[in-house]
Amino acid sequence: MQEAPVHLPSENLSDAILQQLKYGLGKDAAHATRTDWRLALSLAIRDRIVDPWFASTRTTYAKQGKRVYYLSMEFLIGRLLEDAAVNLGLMDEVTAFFDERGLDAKAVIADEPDAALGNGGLGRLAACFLESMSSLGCPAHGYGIRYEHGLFRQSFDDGRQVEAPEDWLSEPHAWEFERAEVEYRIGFGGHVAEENGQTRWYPGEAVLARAYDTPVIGWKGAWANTLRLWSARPEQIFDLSRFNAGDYYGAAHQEALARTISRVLYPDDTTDEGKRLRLKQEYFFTAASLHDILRRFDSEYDDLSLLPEKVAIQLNDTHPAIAGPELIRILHDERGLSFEQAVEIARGCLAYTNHTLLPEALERWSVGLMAHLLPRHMQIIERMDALHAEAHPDRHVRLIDHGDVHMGPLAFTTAHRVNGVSALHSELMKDTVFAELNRLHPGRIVNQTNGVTPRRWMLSANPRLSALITEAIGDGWVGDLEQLQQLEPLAEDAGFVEAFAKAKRANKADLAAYLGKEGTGVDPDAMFDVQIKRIHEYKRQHLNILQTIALWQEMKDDPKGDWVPTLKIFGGKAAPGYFFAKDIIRLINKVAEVVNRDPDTRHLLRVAYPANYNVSLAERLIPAAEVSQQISTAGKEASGTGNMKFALNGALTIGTLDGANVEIRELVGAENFFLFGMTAEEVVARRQVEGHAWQAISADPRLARALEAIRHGTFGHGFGGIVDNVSGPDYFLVSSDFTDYWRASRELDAAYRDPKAWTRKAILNVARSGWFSSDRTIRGYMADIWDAKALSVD
Ligand code: B1H
Repeated sequence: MQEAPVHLPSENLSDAILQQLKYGLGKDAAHATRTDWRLALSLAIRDRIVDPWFASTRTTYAKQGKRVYYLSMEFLIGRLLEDAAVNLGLMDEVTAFFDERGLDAKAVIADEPDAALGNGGLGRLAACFLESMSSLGCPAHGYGIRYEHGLFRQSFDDGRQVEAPEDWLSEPHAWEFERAEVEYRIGFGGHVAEENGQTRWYPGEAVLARAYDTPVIGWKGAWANTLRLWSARPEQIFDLSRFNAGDYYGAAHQEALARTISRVLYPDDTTDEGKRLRLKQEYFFTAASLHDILRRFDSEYDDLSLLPEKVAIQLNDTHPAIAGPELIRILHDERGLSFEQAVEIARGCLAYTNHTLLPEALERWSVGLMAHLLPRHMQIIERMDALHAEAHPDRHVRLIDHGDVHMGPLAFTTAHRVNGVSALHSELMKDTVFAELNRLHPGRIVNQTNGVTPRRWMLSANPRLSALITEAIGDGWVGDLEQLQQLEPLAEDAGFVEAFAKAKRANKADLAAYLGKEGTGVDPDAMFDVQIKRIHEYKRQHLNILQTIALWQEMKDDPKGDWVPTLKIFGGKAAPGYFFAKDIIRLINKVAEVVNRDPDTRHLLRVAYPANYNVSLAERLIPAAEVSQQISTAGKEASGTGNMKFALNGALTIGTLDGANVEIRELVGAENFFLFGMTAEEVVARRQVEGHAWQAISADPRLARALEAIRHGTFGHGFGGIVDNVSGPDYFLVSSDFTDYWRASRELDAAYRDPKAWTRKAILNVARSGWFSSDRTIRGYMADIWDAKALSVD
């Protein structure tokens, strides 16, 4: 939204909202729509962020603080209004304002479209980190792409996922400031020339990167950082001569091509497909960000050797890993440092976070494509590769191998720190993908277990539980989540246990009403069992649905049995080209159809799969969840962050020893966590057993019967691929883990039958989850990777 308000914002929030409605939006209150009110409120709140935002920037300059730059292809920020209102402590005033006018503040807040500029955990982590960096006063910028279309919108047609473009910018976006004056020229292709001993790159084409800034306000409004997103524009708006000659398509060609770069988010989570444009996107935002970082540095310092002392650049996975060669290129080719000096300075600034060990997700670019699109960078990578081989002649790590540039090793060698995202994942990194690099550079790999911001994932999303906690221990926990430990003794306090159960029950009733509107009538007294995340074989939603089918079959055998009425909730999207995952989606939907209308069991078991899972839906589901499904094949889920949100909100986890589940179980206590399945080591060994899937199926009649039902068309046809996979290769060991999963699921049922004991376990999960605050994670990065200090506005 460009129109800057020309008046000073009123001290009083009500007046400010009314002023924004009138002068900012040109609307008369009598005719204002919900969207008008939401925009007026957003602008009024944005006005309150501007002063702390400026003050934070001035403080960083005045104190010459080290700045952190977080480069990420994804920022899954969701809605921004409530976050800002909550952090500024304005929620009560907001509610009162709308109450007075007979409007529902919640509905006004829910009118905001989700900014879905990410796929899943990686993008949401970046968003939690931005919020925590602001809450801690760590001077930081997030840098990414201002995608015109975020992650696709999902709907179901006869159970099948259908994708439609997401269009969050079709309405005015209240939070950002366009910076027309901050624009960089980003080149591609062309040739490289040697001139007077210097190397110069002459790109063959270029686009402009224009900055859009969104302020990110921290807890209590004490500090604000900036999320700067780049939008691609053509150098030449359109070709007038072609236009005048009547060639309207041709005239617009350049523009369309340029804008394509920031048109849409790649909808791949942990698989990478779609190549050329993706590499352009990566270089586009990385190069623009580095230009911007150096411009800011140059405005303060004139000695490039100070760069590592003043600038920390974090690469969120390898997507911005071209930052290494680009920074070296600038320092060497354009600023005249020696190649070695350039490499050393770049490495001093750069650090790299690895988020996955899945081989298909480790980025590789063909040398041909890299040389074509970024010829100078390709030369630099070749030189880095040669230097590395020279320094370690007896080793085999190559940055370029079999005609591909390997971005993981490139990021590793151009970074001074490399981190994994959970204890287990960081250890596996040392043993597998980066084993050799770890031997060459001991100490470079460190662990920073992920975290989640308690402001969004507790205070905003779960107001009932938040109020209860604050009543019990005061509100210090919001800025210091480990204070939740003070709740531990209250797990034995009958009054608190009752109040806690009541809050959960009310959250469940809210969700039941919402799902009711979506078409699945549900009983709020059933056990709410939730699996929400991207659909992927390694996350094993098919293990969950197989277990659900087996449960349904047993319930049908004995509908009068002592069953725990259960609502199974699924949520998540599949990458559009990932056909196996799409089959899993259809199977879940088809099982839901059959089970939900079965008169014998519908009072015992329901399956709900609300479409278009996103951040806002997560905010509804997690506070109402009682069971958290974290059932990935051990060794495959780098960390998970949903697992932390559930535990924090008092759901009990059923899960494998994978990612951060391991740390969750250690902290909440083994007796408050339902463990099953093989360990990462056992998984590797099991794969060597010939016919492992078949053996497992032969040994478990329940599994055999569930697979038989699918094969026979109980849920419709076309699921042969799933059945064949889990009965044959079963790489993700669905069959081999099934029996133990069934056992743990029934133990969970048994525990649920004792509501008081269950609630005690839930309270202990909450009390012991404080360590999973992203504030703790960011403090870890500041100390171990960035060497950055928190600042405060005097
Ligand atoms: C994670 C990705 C990812 N790991 C490629 N890797 C992508 C890879 O578009 N792409 O090409 C997009 C995303 N995402 C997730 O990161 C892990 O699977 C989770 O376990 C982890 O919690 C999360 C945050 O660290």
